[in-house]
Amino acid sequence: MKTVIDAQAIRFYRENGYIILRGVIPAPLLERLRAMAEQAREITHRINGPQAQRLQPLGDHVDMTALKEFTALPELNAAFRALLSERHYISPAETMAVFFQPTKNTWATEWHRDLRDHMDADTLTEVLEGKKWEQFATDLANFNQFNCALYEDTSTWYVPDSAFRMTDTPGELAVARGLDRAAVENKAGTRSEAEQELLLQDYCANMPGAVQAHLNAGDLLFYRNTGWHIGSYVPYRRRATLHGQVDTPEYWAWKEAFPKNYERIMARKKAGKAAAAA
Ligand SMILES: O=C(O)CCC(=O)C(=O)O
Repeated sequence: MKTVIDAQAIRFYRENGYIILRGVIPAPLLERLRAMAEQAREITHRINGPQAQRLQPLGDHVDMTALKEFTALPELNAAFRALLSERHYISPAETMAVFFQPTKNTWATEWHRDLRDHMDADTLTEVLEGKKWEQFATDLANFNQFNCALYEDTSTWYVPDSAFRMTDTPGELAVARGLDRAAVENKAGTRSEAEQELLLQDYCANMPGAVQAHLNAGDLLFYRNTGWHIGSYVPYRRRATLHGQVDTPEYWAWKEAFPKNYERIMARKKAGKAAAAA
C-alpha cells in the first residue's frame, strides 16, 4: 500500500470522515478480482437488468477466494485498525458488493446520508432503539465503509464538513433536494444523455464543500456513510468497484438484527394504518 497511515492520516480521517488509501491491491490479486467482478457483472445484469448498480451479497453468487484474499490483506487491515480501533475488522467478504456502471442510461443516486435518508423520521427513531441519531451517526465505531476501485473510478462525491455534524445546512438541503429520484434517473426521458450528464455534474459539484474522489485502479476510498455522499454514473466510464464495511462486533450485531427489526416496524405501521382506515 502506498499511503502511509501516520498521525496526520489518522487526524485527517477523524476530522473529514474520509481518506483515500492509494495502491492497496497488488497486481496479481487485482487481475483475479477483476475476473470475479466480470462474473458478478454478468450475473447482476441477468438478475437486475442493464442499469444494475451492484451485485450484493457477493457470497450468494461468486467464488470468494480472491475477495477473501483482499479482506485479509495485512496492510489494509492494519490501516483500518489504526484509523479506527483495534476492535474494528472488515466485515465478511460474503456480504460485500461490486458496484458497476449502467450500460444504457446516465443516472445518479440522490445526495444522501445513509440510514437517515432511507426512512421517515419516526421509523428512524424506532430502529435506533433508544439511541440518539446524532451520537450514533457520529460515533467512530459505526458507519465506516469503503469503495475500492478495480478500474479507475470518479463516481463518488463526499462532503467532509458533514461527516461529524448531522444537522444539515440550508445550502446542503437546497442542493440535495433540488433534484428528486425521477430527475436523477431521468425517468421521463426528457433529457438527452449529454443533458443528463451535465445536469448531474452540476448537482454533484454544487453541493457546498463537496469533493469528488478520484480513484485509480487499486485505490480505496474509506468514508463515513452518515456524511453526505452520492454516486453518479455514466455508461461510458467502466466501473467495477468493491464495496464493503469496517465494523466493531457491536455495530455488526446491530446491523445483523436490523432487517428483521425494520420489517417488524413496517408491518406494525401497515397494520396500524389499515386499522385506522377500517
Ligand atoms: O456509487 C457510489 O459510490 C455510492 C453509492 C451509494 O451511496 C448508494 O448506493 O447509496
